[in-house]
Amino acid sequence: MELDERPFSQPETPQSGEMWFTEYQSPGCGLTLKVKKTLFSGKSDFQDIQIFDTEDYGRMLVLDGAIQTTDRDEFIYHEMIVHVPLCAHPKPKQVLIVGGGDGGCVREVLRHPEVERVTLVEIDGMVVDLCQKYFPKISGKLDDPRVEVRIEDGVKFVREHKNSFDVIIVDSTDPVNMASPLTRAPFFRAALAALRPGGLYCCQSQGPLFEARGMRRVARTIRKVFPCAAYYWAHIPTYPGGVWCFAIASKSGKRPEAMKPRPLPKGVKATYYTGDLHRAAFALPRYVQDLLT
Ligand code: AG3
Repeated sequence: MELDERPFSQPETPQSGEMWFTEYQSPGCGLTLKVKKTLFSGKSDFQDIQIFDTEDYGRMLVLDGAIQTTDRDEFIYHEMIVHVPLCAHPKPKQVLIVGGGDGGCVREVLRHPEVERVTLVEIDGMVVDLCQKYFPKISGKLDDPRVEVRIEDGVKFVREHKNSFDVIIVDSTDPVNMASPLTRAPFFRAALAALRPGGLYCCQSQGPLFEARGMRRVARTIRKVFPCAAYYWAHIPTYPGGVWCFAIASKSGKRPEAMKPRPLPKGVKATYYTGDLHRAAFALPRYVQDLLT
Protein backbone atom coordinates (compact mmCIF):
# COMPACT_ATOMS: atom_id res chain seq x y z
CA MET A 1 0.00 0.00 0.00
CA GLU A 2 1.28 3.44 -0.86
CA LEU A 3 1.64 5.95 1.95
CA ASP A 4 -1.09 8.21 0.66
CA GLU A 5 -3.56 5.32 0.57
CA ARG A 6 -3.25 4.67 4.28
CA PRO A 7 -6.36 5.15 6.37
CA PHE A 8 -6.09 8.49 8.06
CA SER A 9 -5.17 8.14 11.70
CA GLN A 10 -7.50 9.66 14.21
CA PRO A 11 -7.59 9.76 17.98
CA GLU A 12 -9.89 6.99 19.08
CA THR A 13 -12.06 6.93 22.13
CA PRO A 14 -12.83 3.43 23.28
CA GLN A 15 -15.80 2.71 25.53
CA SER A 16 -13.77 3.32 28.64
CA GLY A 17 -13.54 7.00 27.83
CA GLU A 18 -9.82 6.71 27.32
CA MET A 19 -8.33 8.39 24.30
CA TRP A 20 -5.85 6.60 22.05
CA PHE A 21 -4.10 7.70 18.88
CA THR A 22 -3.18 5.25 16.15
CA GLU A 23 -0.84 5.82 13.25
CA TYR A 24 -1.67 3.13 10.72
CA GLN A 25 1.59 1.94 9.25
CA SER A 26 -0.05 -0.60 6.94
CA PRO A 27 -3.60 -1.93 6.53
CA GLY A 28 -2.95 -4.46 9.29
CA CYS A 29 -0.64 -2.68 11.65
CA GLY A 30 -0.59 0.50 13.63
CA LEU A 31 1.17 2.09 16.54
CA THR A 32 -1.27 3.14 19.24
CA LEU A 33 -0.46 5.49 22.07
CA LYS A 34 -2.59 6.51 25.01
CA VAL A 35 -3.36 10.21 24.92
CA LYS A 36 -3.62 12.16 28.14
CA LYS A 37 -4.64 15.38 26.43
CA THR A 38 -5.03 16.85 22.96
CA LEU A 39 -3.01 20.07 23.09
CA PHE A 40 -3.69 21.21 19.54
CA SER A 41 -5.65 19.98 16.57
CA GLY A 42 -5.98 22.07 13.44
CA LYS A 43 -5.05 22.66 9.84
CA SER A 44 -2.34 24.87 8.38
CA ASP A 45 -2.19 25.92 4.74
CA PHE A 46 -0.22 22.74 4.10
CA GLN A 47 -1.29 19.96 6.45
CA ASP A 48 -3.23 18.67 9.44
CA ILE A 49 -1.37 19.31 12.65
CA GLN A 50 -2.01 17.54 15.93
CA ILE A 51 -0.14 17.76 19.18
CA PHE A 52 -0.90 15.28 21.93
CA ASP A 53 0.35 14.75 25.41
CA THR A 54 0.80 10.97 25.54
CA GLU A 55 1.12 8.76 28.54
CA ASP A 56 4.42 7.11 27.64
CA TYR A 57 6.15 9.27 25.03
CA GLY A 58 5.40 12.73 26.36
CA ARG A 59 4.34 15.35 23.86
CA MET A 60 3.97 14.16 20.29
CA LEU A 61 3.74 16.05 16.99
CA VAL A 62 1.60 14.45 14.27
CA LEU A 63 1.41 15.81 10.71
CA ASP A 64 -1.23 14.42 8.34
CA GLY A 65 -1.64 11.45 10.64
CA ALA A 66 2.08 10.54 10.74
CA ILE A 67 4.04 10.75 13.98
CA GLN A 68 6.93 13.19 13.52
CA THR A 69 8.51 13.50 16.90
CA THR A 70 7.96 12.76 20.55
CA ASP A 71 9.63 14.17 23.62
CA ARG A 72 10.85 10.71 24.58
CA ASP A 73 12.58 9.41 21.48
CA GLU A 74 13.33 12.57 19.43
CA PHE A 75 16.99 12.50 20.50
CA ILE A 76 17.67 9.38 18.44
CA TYR A 77 16.46 10.85 15.16
CA HIS A 78 17.87 14.34 15.66
CA GLU A 79 21.29 13.18 16.81
CA MET A 80 21.63 10.67 14.00
CA ILE A 81 20.46 12.91 11.16
CA VAL A 82 22.80 15.70 12.34
CA HIS A 83 25.95 14.28 13.94
CA VAL A 84 26.65 11.70 11.25
CA PRO A 85 27.07 14.28 8.45
CA LEU A 86 28.55 16.97 10.72
CA CYS A 87 31.19 14.66 12.21
CA ALA A 88 31.97 13.17 8.79
CA HIS A 89 32.58 16.62 7.31
CA PRO A 90 36.05 18.03 8.13
CA LYS A 91 34.88 21.62 8.71
CA PRO A 92 31.15 22.30 8.45
CA LYS A 93 30.67 26.05 8.61
CA GLN A 94 27.47 26.67 6.68
CA VAL A 95 24.60 24.27 7.34
CA LEU A 96 21.18 24.22 5.69
CA ILE A 97 18.20 22.38 7.11
CA VAL A 98 15.20 21.89 4.86
CA GLY A 99 12.03 21.12 6.83
CA GLY A 100 12.73 20.42 10.49
CA GLY A 101 10.34 23.12 11.71
CA ASP A 102 10.33 21.58 15.18
CA GLY A 103 13.91 22.83 15.62
CA GLY A 104 15.44 19.53 16.75
CA CYS A 105 18.05 19.49 13.98
CA VAL A 106 18.99 23.11 14.63
CA ARG A 107 19.55 22.31 18.31
CA GLU A 108 21.96 19.49 17.44
CA VAL A 109 23.81 21.45 14.73
CA LEU A 110 24.46 24.28 17.20
CA ARG A 111 26.42 21.88 19.40
CA HIS A 112 29.20 22.09 16.80
CA PRO A 113 31.11 25.31 17.50
CA GLU A 114 32.77 25.41 14.06
CA VAL A 115 29.33 25.96 12.49
CA GLU A 116 29.00 29.67 11.71
CA ARG A 117 25.48 29.68 10.39
CA VAL A 118 22.45 27.37 10.35
CA THR A 119 19.70 28.23 7.92
CA LEU A 120 16.37 26.53 8.54
CA VAL A 121 13.97 26.62 5.60
CA GLU A 122 10.55 25.37 6.64
CA ILE A 123 7.50 25.72 4.43
CA ASP A 124 4.95 25.67 7.25
CA GLY A 125 5.31 28.57 9.68
CA MET A 126 2.54 27.16 11.82
CA VAL A 127 4.68 24.13 12.67
CA VAL A 128 7.49 26.41 13.85
CA ASP A 129 5.14 28.52 15.99
CA LEU A 130 3.36 25.55 17.54
CA CYS A 131 6.60 23.73 18.31
CA GLN A 132 8.00 26.82 20.00
CA LYS A 133 4.93 26.81 22.18
CA TYR A 134 4.59 23.09 22.91
CA PHE A 135 8.09 21.62 22.47
CA PRO A 136 10.49 24.04 24.20
CA LYS A 137 13.10 21.31 24.75
CA ILE A 138 13.23 20.60 21.00
CA SER A 139 12.74 24.04 19.49
CA GLY A 140 14.41 26.11 22.20
CA LYS A 141 17.47 27.02 20.15
CA LEU A 142 15.72 28.64 17.18
CA ASP A 143 16.46 32.09 18.62
CA ASP A 144 20.22 31.53 18.67
CA PRO A 145 22.15 34.28 16.81
CA ARG A 146 23.77 31.68 14.53
CA VAL A 147 20.31 30.60 13.29
CA GLU A 148 18.28 32.05 10.44
CA VAL A 149 14.71 30.78 10.12
CA ARG A 150 13.05 31.25 6.75
CA ILE A 151 9.45 30.30 6.14
CA GLU A 152 9.49 29.37 2.48
CA ASP A 153 9.60 26.52 0.01
CA GLY A 154 12.81 24.53 0.46
CA VAL A 155 12.83 23.36 -3.16
CA LYS A 156 12.86 26.92 -4.44
CA PHE A 157 15.40 28.05 -1.82
CA VAL A 158 17.85 25.27 -2.69
CA ARG A 159 17.47 25.98 -6.40
CA GLU A 160 18.38 29.62 -5.79
CA HIS A 161 21.51 28.99 -3.70
CA LYS A 162 24.52 27.62 -5.52
CA ASN A 163 27.79 26.62 -3.87
CA SER A 164 26.62 27.83 -0.46
CA PHE A 165 26.52 25.03 2.12
CA ASP A 166 28.91 22.49 3.61
CA VAL A 167 26.11 20.26 4.86
CA ILE A 168 22.48 20.07 3.75
CA ILE A 169 20.09 18.12 5.96
CA VAL A 170 16.58 17.35 4.74
CA ASP A 171 14.36 16.68 7.74
CA SER A 172 11.08 16.28 5.89
CA THR A 173 7.85 14.40 6.30
CA ASP A 174 7.56 11.17 4.31
CA PRO A 175 7.70 11.64 0.53
CA VAL A 176 4.02 12.12 -0.17
CA ASN A 177 2.24 15.31 -1.17
CA MET A 178 4.36 18.40 -0.60
CA ALA A 179 7.46 16.46 0.54
CA SER A 180 7.50 14.33 -2.61
CA PRO A 181 9.59 16.77 -4.73
CA LEU A 182 12.33 16.56 -2.08
CA THR A 183 13.06 13.00 -3.20
CA ARG A 184 13.12 13.61 -6.94
CA ALA A 185 16.10 14.06 -9.25
CA PRO A 186 15.62 17.81 -9.90
CA PHE A 187 15.84 18.54 -6.18
CA PHE A 188 18.87 16.29 -5.71
CA ARG A 189 20.56 18.07 -8.63
CA ALA A 190 19.81 21.46 -7.06
CA ALA A 191 21.12 20.22 -3.69
CA LEU A 192 24.32 18.98 -5.28
CA ALA A 193 24.80 22.41 -6.85
CA ALA A 194 23.99 24.15 -3.53
CA LEU A 195 26.78 22.26 -1.76
CA ARG A 196 30.26 23.68 -1.57
CA PRO A 197 33.17 21.45 -2.61
CA GLY A 198 33.46 18.54 -0.15
CA GLY A 199 29.85 19.06 0.91
CA LEU A 200 27.58 16.39 2.34
CA TYR A 201 23.85 15.86 1.81
CA CYS A 202 21.79 13.91 4.35
CA CYS A 203 18.08 13.13 4.46
CA GLN A 204 15.62 10.96 6.34
CA SER A 205 14.84 8.02 4.15
CA GLN A 206 11.94 6.04 5.65
CA GLY A 207 11.83 2.56 7.09
CA PRO A 208 12.75 -0.65 5.30
CA LEU A 209 9.92 -2.79 6.62
CA PHE A 210 6.95 -0.78 5.42
CA GLU A 211 8.40 1.51 2.76
CA ALA A 212 10.71 -0.78 0.79
CA ARG A 213 9.40 0.32 -2.58
CA GLY A 214 9.71 4.03 -1.86
CA MET A 215 13.16 3.55 -0.39
CA ARG A 216 14.40 1.74 -3.46
CA ARG A 217 13.12 4.49 -5.74
CA VAL A 218 14.82 7.22 -3.71
CA ALA A 219 18.08 5.24 -3.39
CA ARG A 220 18.25 4.81 -7.15
CA THR A 221 17.52 8.47 -7.79
CA ILE A 222 20.05 9.78 -5.28
CA ARG A 223 22.74 7.50 -6.66
CA LYS A 224 22.06 8.69 -10.19
CA VAL A 225 22.59 12.31 -9.17
CA PHE A 226 25.30 12.27 -6.48
CA PRO A 227 28.71 10.77 -7.22
CA CYS A 228 28.42 8.63 -4.08
CA ALA A 229 25.68 7.80 -1.57
CA ALA A 230 25.35 5.47 1.40
CA TYR A 231 22.67 4.52 3.89
CA TYR A 232 22.69 4.17 7.66
CA TRP A 233 19.98 3.51 10.20
CA ALA A 234 18.85 3.91 13.78
CA HIS A 235 16.07 2.46 15.85
CA ILE A 236 13.21 4.87 16.33
CA PRO A 237 10.38 3.26 18.27
CA THR A 238 7.61 5.61 17.14
CA TYR A 239 8.30 5.35 13.38
CA PRO A 240 6.83 2.58 11.20
CA GLY A 241 8.70 -0.67 11.76
CA GLY A 242 10.78 0.82 14.55
CA VAL A 243 13.93 1.26 12.46
CA TRP A 244 14.60 4.23 10.25
CA CYS A 245 17.05 4.94 7.44
CA PHE A 246 19.03 8.00 6.46
CA ALA A 247 20.75 8.62 3.13
CA ILE A 248 24.06 10.46 3.07
CA ALA A 249 25.68 11.55 -0.18
CA SER A 250 28.95 13.30 -0.97
CA LYS A 251 29.71 15.93 -3.58
CA SER A 252 33.36 14.86 -3.74
CA GLY A 253 32.61 11.22 -4.57
CA LYS A 254 34.27 10.05 -1.35
CA ARG A 255 32.37 7.23 0.30
CA PRO A 256 30.46 8.74 3.24
CA GLU A 257 30.60 5.48 5.20
CA ALA A 258 34.39 5.46 4.91
CA MET A 259 34.89 9.02 6.15
CA LYS A 260 36.48 8.86 9.56
CA PRO A 261 34.14 10.73 11.92
CA ARG A 262 35.67 13.57 13.93
CA PRO A 263 34.81 13.19 17.61
CA LEU A 264 31.96 15.32 18.95
CA PRO A 265 33.28 18.68 20.15
CA LYS A 266 34.82 18.76 23.64
CA GLY A 267 32.22 18.84 26.35
CA VAL A 268 29.39 17.73 24.05
CA LYS A 269 27.81 14.53 25.25
CA ALA A 270 25.14 13.04 23.05
CA THR A 271 22.47 10.71 24.38
CA TYR A 272 22.46 8.27 21.44
CA TYR A 273 25.30 9.18 19.08
CA THR A 274 28.85 7.90 19.63
CA GLY A 275 31.76 7.53 17.21
CA ASP A 276 31.44 3.74 17.37
CA LEU A 277 27.76 3.96 16.63
CA HIS A 278 28.45 6.30 13.70
CA ARG A 279 30.57 3.61 12.04
CA ALA A 280 28.27 0.77 13.08
CA ALA A 281 25.13 2.47 11.75
CA PHE A 282 26.34 1.86 8.18
CA ALA A 283 26.36 -1.93 8.72
CA LEU A 284 22.98 -2.85 7.28
CA PRO A 285 21.20 -6.19 7.28
CA ARG A 286 21.15 -8.09 4.00
CA TYR A 287 17.48 -7.35 3.27
CA VAL A 288 18.10 -3.62 3.61
CA GLN A 289 21.22 -3.73 1.44
CA ASP A 290 19.21 -5.64 -1.17
CA LEU A 291 16.39 -3.15 -1.33
CA LEU A 292 18.85 -0.30 -1.77
CA THR A 293 20.51 -1.76 -4.87
N1 AG3 B 1 10.45 13.85 10.11
C1 AG3 B 1 10.38 12.50 9.60
C2 AG3 B 1 9.30 11.70 10.23
C3 AG3 B 1 8.85 10.57 9.42
C4 AG3 B 1 7.97 9.70 10.22
N2 AG3 B 1 7.08 8.89 9.42
C5 AG3 B 1 5.97 8.32 9.90
N3 AG3 B 1 5.65 8.43 11.15
N4 AG3 B 1 5.23 7.66 9.08
C6 AG3 B 1 10.68 13.99 11.51
C7 AG3 B 1 10.72 15.39 11.95
C8 AG3 B 1 11.55 15.53 13.17
N5 AG3 B 1 12.24 16.75 13.22
